[in-house]
Amino acid sequence: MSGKFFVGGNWKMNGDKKSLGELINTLNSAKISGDVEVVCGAPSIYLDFARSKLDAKIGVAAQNCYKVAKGAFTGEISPAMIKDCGVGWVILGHSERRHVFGESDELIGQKVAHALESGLGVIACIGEKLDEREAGITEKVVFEQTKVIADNVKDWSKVVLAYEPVWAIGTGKTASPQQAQEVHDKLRQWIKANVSEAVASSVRIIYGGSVTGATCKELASQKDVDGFLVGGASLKPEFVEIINAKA
Ligand code: G2H
Repeated sequence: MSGKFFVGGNWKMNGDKKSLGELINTLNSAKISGDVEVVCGAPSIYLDFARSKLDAKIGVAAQNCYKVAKGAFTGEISPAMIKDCGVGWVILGHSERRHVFGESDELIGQKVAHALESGLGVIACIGEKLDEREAGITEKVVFEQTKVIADNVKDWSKVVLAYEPVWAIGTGKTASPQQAQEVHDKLRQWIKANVSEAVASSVRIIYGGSVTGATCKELASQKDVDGFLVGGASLKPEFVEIINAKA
């Protein structure tokens, strides 16, 4: 266990002001353990709304940003704009960005560098696809993705690494606690060998992929699982149970 337990919600492209407002009211009135850092990833058009409605003890994240500060990039948002909304985090490299929108490791690395330089915290996502796991190359894939991220990080205190096996995302197929622990442990060893021992012991490695109230406690009890990135269940009151998985 490294640092404070970290639970991110990833609302993806879901909700409207009514439903998100109700969710926010539930979160604001929930009893949340002081030992957990909570951050909600809102659609960009609702960042301002989420930040103004959520209690200050709950952070907000954008779900993406571009690699430069401003310019002729129709449809994109910059870290500066995210910060201007009072938002402190951004999710980068999510598998949907990689595989639905075709983002390359190189682009994700550039985004990570620019977001960190701009003062945002980064939830950097990595994870193998089912065919890669079946081919026995999970480690190779996640190490390569992590290397591109690591090459673009100067200050690791602002980075949370999210391991999200693509085959477990939105499928209802959670990785077993043992599968998650095994990859998290390997990732920590990679960071120790390729970044530093200090970073390996302090960086939070969180798990994402169909986490629910029913699966969160056993996953959270694994030595190298330092939190979660939660999609579907983060839109439900059940998210509070996941936030308090360690309590
Ligand atoms: C993985 C996760 C949140 P879900 O994408 O990032 O989503 O919990 O719905 O699998």
